[in-house]
Amino acid sequence: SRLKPLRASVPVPRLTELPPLGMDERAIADDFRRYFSHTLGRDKHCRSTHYPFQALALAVRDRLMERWKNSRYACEEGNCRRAHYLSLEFLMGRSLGNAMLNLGIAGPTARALKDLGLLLEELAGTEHDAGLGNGGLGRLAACFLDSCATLQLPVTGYGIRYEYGMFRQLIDSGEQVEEPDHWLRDGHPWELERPEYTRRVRFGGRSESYQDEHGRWRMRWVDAHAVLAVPYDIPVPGYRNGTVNTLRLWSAAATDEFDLDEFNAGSYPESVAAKNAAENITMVLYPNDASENGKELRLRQQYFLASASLQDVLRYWVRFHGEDFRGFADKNCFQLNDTHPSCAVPELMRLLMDEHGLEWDAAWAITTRTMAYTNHTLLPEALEKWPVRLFRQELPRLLDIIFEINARFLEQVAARWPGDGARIRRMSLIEEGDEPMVRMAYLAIVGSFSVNGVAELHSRLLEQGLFRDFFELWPEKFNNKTNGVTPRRWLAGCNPRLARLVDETIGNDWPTRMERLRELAPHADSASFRERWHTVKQRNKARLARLVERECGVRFDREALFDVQVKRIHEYKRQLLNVLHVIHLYDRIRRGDTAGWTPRCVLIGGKAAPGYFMAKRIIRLVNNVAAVINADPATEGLLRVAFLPNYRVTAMEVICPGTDLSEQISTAGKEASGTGNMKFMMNGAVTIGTLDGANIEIRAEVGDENFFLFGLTAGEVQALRGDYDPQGIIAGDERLRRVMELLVGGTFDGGEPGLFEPVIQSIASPHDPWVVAADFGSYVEAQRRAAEAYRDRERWVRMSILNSACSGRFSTDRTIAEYNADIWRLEPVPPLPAADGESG
Ligand code: B1N
Repeated sequence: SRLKPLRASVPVPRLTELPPLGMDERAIADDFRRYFSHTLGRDKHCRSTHYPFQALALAVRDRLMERWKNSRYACEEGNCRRAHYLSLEFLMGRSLGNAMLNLGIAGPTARALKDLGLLLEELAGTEHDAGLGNGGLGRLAACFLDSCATLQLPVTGYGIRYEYGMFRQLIDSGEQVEEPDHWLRDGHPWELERPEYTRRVRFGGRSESYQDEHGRWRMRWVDAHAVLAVPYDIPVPGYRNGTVNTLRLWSAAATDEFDLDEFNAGSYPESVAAKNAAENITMVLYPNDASENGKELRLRQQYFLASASLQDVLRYWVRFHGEDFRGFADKNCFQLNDTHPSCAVPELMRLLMDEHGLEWDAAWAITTRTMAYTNHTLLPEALEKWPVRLFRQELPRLLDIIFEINARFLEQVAARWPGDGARIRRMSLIEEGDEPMVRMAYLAIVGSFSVNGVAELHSRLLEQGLFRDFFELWPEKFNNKTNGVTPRRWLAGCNPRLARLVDETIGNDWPTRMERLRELAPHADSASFRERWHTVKQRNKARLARLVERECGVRFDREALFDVQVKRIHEYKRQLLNVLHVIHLYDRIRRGDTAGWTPRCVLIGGKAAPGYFMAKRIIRLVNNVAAVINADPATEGLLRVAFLPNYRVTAMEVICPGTDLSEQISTAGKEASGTGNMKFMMNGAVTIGTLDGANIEIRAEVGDENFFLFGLTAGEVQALRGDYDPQGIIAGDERLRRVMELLVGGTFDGGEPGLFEPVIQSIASPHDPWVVAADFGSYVEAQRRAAEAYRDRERWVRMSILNSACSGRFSTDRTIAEYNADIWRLEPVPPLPAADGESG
């Protein structure tokens, strides 16, 4: 380790008498000035917002530090049970606004800056997004951390400190171009490097048996090369409760001896250059959402996270309990965010046996009492399988352990279903074939005491479909935890105008008691309340329109219906269905069929995985359709279309408050949950959607009359297999036939004939798994109902209010309370009393 541990004789500073930092305007202004002038060394000639932002972030961070320490101490001194959330992704977005909101200092800070001639929004606007995730799965992890801190649960997030986060998306001639996101370039004021907790993670080599000092045969991993895992801690403040939890992100660094070996062999420059191989591990986030690409480096990332995090937890255990692991499972729980960190199962076995001397049964009892697994998708292309060959090459000792887990597991299966060879082959952790593969989901299920899906439908489909055999064997392991979003960032933070109106109407404790939003419902009957609600929505729409104008050069009229679909671009999410509807509207305009028209502004945004051809072609289509429609004078005042580049957390904070109609139109049975749907609902958008994922639960909360439902059910989609006839549907539906004719006729080709041929083919194919044509008719009908509802302003505003009012269930506070009640079983830990007595 680079930093030598302190010896017991080294004097340690006594810090308990530190005076608490003021939370008022004056104290914040003083600290800001000190950081700006003394720490950063800037003066009146400073012309960039970067340094004022940096100074402000440091001043705010100071106010997190003492609460952070008090939270750690409370947990240590209470010897409390803890949970560890292992995830390859944490999509945190910006931190400044959230920290001020949760600390309750946004007001005094804004005033302090104003006195200094600065605008808080302007400084906050210079912060980079921490884009360490692809989409829903990564953002869910971030929302969970916020709720854990707010509920004062001792939960630590463990992830990877990627040098490059999710790529920046540019649109060039209608096409996606990816640019690297070097988000750390200007420094990251929220992280604290902790070199003293550096761990070593090994790769390669081989495993061998040997006799230990008692003559017992054991296995060990030899000839491996080590990489250092250096932790960087990020504070996670709870909402006005004095708690600050930790997100610990690992960064890879080369070891010194790594270099030395090569140096002694006489190739010093080569050996220094070889540092790259080690440091590459945490270089970049893989930009594939809900699909795997099987790259070796990705497996290294996964093992690196699992091993470093487990070692960290074991080190903490040994510090207080020595090598006695009997109480370990009572005090620790690991939640695996999908299979991505599922190497943790065999790695915990390895650490307990090879490093801490436990026997198999004791280690297995601990592993299966501490691991819990969350599944996030049913899509076959997202189910992780790693070649046995790759495991043997990179993680040979883990492969031994996986084989042993499998042998013991299959004995259990054989005992339960004697002679059922087919079932053994189905359930084996190893898929046999030319290239045998490790099935990571099965490894996670066998090694865990809990397996959960992320919405009711999804969890049911796991039990009846994907994991059916395992559900038969262990029904008690399976459970549902419907996703949520944090109402701090996704209502209080992003929609201050609506938050103020809600405060004035039902009081201000709703950010931690979201079920109270129901009390808004009766106010939907009040004309004056509806008027105030409408005014807020219109101001938010104006803000969104400014974003669209700036980023897309398209003018949105805020009187029109704002119809928005933002999420990763994927065929199952059916942005294509949305585009077909837009083309249909354009066709109606061209035909003059515009009696009783509702003016509409359609916004679509999202990133495509760089190697996903169809997704990229769909982006091209959206852009081309937008260009044609926006340029046609016939559409003036009736229809506008825009593709928003570089959709990310910070964009959503402007988008969801300004949306009227939320598009949640995935093929039923394909979207595990969705979480954007919840953000829109909370901010008073009405959903048009299928019976998929959490949409079903959203509709159940808000009532059928406040939700625009369309499309086949998951069961009906299943039943279509084999006799799906899109050509017949097209021929039989005048509207769809005309839309297809416009596409085929090249209206949107922009002079590149055949550009959208693959798209046309996919719609017309009887093998289209997303059954776009099947749902077109009912989608257009639902859109008609939505447009009609919007024209009745009083009716629409009422629906908008009721959507917010019924969104309380979709707070991650509810989700996390359920994880805790059913899986983690943690006690809330109030921090040790802060010296300033403000921890309340
Ligand atoms: O997880 C979200 C859900 O709300 C979404 O419905 C679901 O699609 C999403 C491999 C994934 N599932 N799987 C992934 C992400 C990255 C990766 O490399 C798969 N993301 C989801 C939260 O539950």
